[in-house]
Amino acid sequence: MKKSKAFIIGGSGQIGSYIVENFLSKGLEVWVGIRRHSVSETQTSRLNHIFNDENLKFVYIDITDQTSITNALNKINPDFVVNCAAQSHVKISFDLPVYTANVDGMGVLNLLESIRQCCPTTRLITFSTSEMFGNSVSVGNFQSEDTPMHPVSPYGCAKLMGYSLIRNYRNSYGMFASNIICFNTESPRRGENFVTTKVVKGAIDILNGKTDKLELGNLEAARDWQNAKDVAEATWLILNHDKPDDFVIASGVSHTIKDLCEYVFSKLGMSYQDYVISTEKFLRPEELNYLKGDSTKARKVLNWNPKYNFEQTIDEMIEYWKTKI
Ligand code: G4F
Repeated sequence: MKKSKAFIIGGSGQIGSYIVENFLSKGLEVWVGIRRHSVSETQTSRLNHIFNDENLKFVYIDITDQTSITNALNKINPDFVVNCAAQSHVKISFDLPVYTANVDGMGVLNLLESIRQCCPTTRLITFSTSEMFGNSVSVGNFQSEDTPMHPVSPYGCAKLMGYSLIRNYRNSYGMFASNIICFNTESPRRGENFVTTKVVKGAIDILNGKTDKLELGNLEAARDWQNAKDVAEATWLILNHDKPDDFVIASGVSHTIKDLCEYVFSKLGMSYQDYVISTEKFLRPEELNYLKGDSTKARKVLNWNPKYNFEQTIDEMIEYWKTKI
């Protein structure tokens, strides 16, 4: 029987790499779209352990270069396209607002137009984000699919453009185009300039005597942190649902950055108050204060059941970084 083919744009990133593994384990042929950068040795570092899998293939693309997307789609003719390509750092989006808009907003438009022309029946999911909500919450203090979206960063604004285009193309052209409204997603593969990895790695450095302080920004903000492996499974379920739709994917539990520090430092036998300081350098011009996702729809409609909680995810990160530094 012919294998189904998936094209994962941004498949060498944190979430993308778990999606690649998940889809390979389901028997798909998986194409990873990678963007050229100058340090080629690290380009596929999150996939090195599965590099020799005969069902794993690579193609150079850039979501801002529509010709590259069209060429890749014509070459692969995928059944599924997953778009996790993004400039995904919220604070950096204040420094690179136009680049962020080109990748996270215009990039989705390039992809939709290319799919519409090359393979209109292909199923597409794009990574939208809880950053689109900004500081709005629904009654009950959570964010769901119906919560108004008022983003507070260039990143959130660009993502809202992508999210809206997915809905518009779905309604206008009958395309199978879905949004995963993804809350903060963590794992040992999380980049080092996101707060979870920064705290875990910083605390281990302190334990090992490499430094004696950890500088962070806002300690009061609260986030709903979930595990990348749960997000990868949700991606598959959304793509295989009987109709395209938008789904919040979140743990439903919210912790502050202080809670995160408290948990990590005490796991390592230390008190965070002795080492963590808040400095202006890491504050954002406008902050999103509180996230807690309500994923009732995904749990009911898709039967999605996350397997990891906050503590298990952070423990996994601590164990990984202990062996790395
Ligand atoms: O880890 P963060 O940088 O993640 P943030 O900004 O919430 O964005 C992440 O989640 C979004 C989903 O909600 C994704 F769409 C996005 O791509 C990304 O994956 O920061 C989390 C919180 C913020 O409130 C930030 O102000 O931690 C606070 N924080 C405090 N000190 C810090 C630091 N964040 C970072 N990166 N570095 C700090 O030193």
